[in-house]
Amino acid sequence: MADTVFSHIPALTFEGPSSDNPFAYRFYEADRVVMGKPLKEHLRFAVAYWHSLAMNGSDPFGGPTILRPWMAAGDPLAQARAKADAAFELFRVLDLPFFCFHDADIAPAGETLKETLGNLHTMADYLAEKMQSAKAKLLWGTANLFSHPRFMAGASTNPEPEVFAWSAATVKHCMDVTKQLGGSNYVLWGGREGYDTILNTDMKQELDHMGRFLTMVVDYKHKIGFDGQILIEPKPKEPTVHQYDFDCATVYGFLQRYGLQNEVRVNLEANHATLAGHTFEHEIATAGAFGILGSLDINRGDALLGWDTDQFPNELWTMTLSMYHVIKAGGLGKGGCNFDAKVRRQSFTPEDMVHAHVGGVDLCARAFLTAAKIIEDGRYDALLAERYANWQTPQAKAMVDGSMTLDAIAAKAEAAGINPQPRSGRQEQLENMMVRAIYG
Ligand code: XUL
Ligand code: CO
Repeated sequence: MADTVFSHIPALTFEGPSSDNPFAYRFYEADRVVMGKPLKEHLRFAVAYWHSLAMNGSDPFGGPTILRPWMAAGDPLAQARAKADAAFELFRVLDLPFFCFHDADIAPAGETLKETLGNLHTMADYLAEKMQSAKAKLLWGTANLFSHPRFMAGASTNPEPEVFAWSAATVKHCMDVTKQLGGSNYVLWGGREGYDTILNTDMKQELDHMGRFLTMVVDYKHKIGFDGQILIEPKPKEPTVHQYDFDCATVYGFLQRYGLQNEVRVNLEANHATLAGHTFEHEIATAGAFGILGSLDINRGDALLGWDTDQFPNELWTMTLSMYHVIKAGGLGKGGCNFDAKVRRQSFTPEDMVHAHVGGVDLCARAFLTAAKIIEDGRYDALLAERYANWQTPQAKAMVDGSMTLDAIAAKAEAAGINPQPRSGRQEQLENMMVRAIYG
């Protein structure tokens, strides 16, 4: 096997919080048992093929800065194999249990649909072979239905039926490949499912097509016996001005409209949450409330830039609250924490890639450990429960259990001469409590 640029880096190990070694985990002790199971099973970290292996550092103002040997290793299929070799070397170094990919990350496009799908299967077989001797498993597969010019007006929402058909064929084969590789989930991010101007858009028709497409995806999942989850990844904008899968709440409404709320869950991404004007913890708590939390794309935006910068995370506050709500939602189940994050274009060394993941992994692990401690400690949850304690009385419950009507409540309230008194929301007290739990 050719040098994969990661080959010289030894596999990372856990050295504990006092370690100064930048090539070691300080908080991610994979086998440490927390709340009944090992940390690695709670968090299920995944490396994203696209950002870590395929991204070359180009931006709208300049060309590639991250030039890897596999990007110029012979014909396109030879490049794809060299990239896969490097990918599995990176997985070895990071010692994380999962990875994720788009079809376009692992296999080159061909001249025709048939050739493109053929390349996908050739490379899936190559990955299957590599997975036999590697630890890394597939967290999820997905299709890139947004980069090629044919998708400029969307995939399932495209005004052109042939693009809908191309997308259906691509997703069918990506689902086959995800099943073949033992994937735990199949993700649909609506890359360009939205619009730039209402002037050229029939929104109802586009939404109906998107709903039908997703219904067929769910039907196909059952047809082939794929036992993974189908996940939608919300994002409010970018690349289009208005993305249909705006946020978790919008996606839930969409799923309900097309009768898919029990079949499809969400893959929530931190930077997408902030683009929607939410926090990551808000999106996770929303998914928890609806019972549709599926998986997480871990990253962060830049408050000063305001677009999808996909940086590796480093904010303990938001990540701890996020992990708290993950635990409250019942955990990630078949989902996991996928690093949908990329190094900056000046960070072109293989070591930069390792530092980025070490930081992200340790941040999430530390956040999870703190969230578990907050829950085990119980004082925060007790304060929260106290706020709603008056709802425990039979009279209060009767107002919301369906047994009373609006006019019955009105009559009772008037007769009792009720006079509600304000109570403190205790925000600062709760904030102090969290600061102490998170930062000591
Ligand atoms: C784009 C994004 C994607 C999806 C998968 O913003 O997050 O990488 O996660 O298509
Ligand atoms: Co993502």
